[in-house]
Amino acid sequence: VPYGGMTDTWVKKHRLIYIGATRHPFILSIRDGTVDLPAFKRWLGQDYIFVRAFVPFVASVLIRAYEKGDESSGDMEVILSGLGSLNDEIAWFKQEASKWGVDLSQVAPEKPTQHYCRFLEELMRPEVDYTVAMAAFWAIEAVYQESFAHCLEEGSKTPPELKEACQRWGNDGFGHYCSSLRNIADRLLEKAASGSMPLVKVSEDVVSKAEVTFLRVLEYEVDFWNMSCGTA
Ligand code: HMH
Repeated sequence: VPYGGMTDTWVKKHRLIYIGATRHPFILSIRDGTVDLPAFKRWLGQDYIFVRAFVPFVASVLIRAYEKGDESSGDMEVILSGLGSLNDEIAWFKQEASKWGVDLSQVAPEKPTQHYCRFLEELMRPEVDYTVAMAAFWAIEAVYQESFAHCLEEGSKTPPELKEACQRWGNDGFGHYCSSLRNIADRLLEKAASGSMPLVKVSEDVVSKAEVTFLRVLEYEVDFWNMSCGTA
């Protein structure tokens, strides 16, 4: 079924950057089983820090959905389920860290993690449009979903001890959740793009800001993977 939303247009238009984020050498090394364990542990510690910062960001999107969305849209339910998964995710990080002997209390955020967390904080500011924040939210989750699902595809040689990590983001339920986020983002973008005449300029501004934000997410994701590989 052809997909015709704005997010689809962006993915096609920025295909190489999108591939750079979702088929990064770090992910490919998990998929072909050549992953370096120190790299995986580094990713684990840094992603734990990221996820802790991601929770208040998602909470801020939930507040916007409550304020700006209409009740019948179901946006709040989708975002709330996301917060629920983040609760499980934090517990999983702690358990996984102890399995690999990573002391999370001793992990300091590296530069790419700091920059990415600061970007999330910027997106929480009141002047940021709900549409822009939602587009970022979708992109952040979609990169992980596409990356880790790739490690579980037929023919992949992902080491068994890393399969659970890949399953967290690569499972069908998470894929469905990402589609729901994408539908919300597309609906908001469509609404912004078709704003009534006097608002056209403002609305176009929202759509282009959302596209720039999408690109920034992809760049932060690539930097994050590079850091995990130790090539940052
Ligand atoms: C860096 N991006 C990064 N970490 C994550 N856990 C996700 C996206 C998805 O939640």
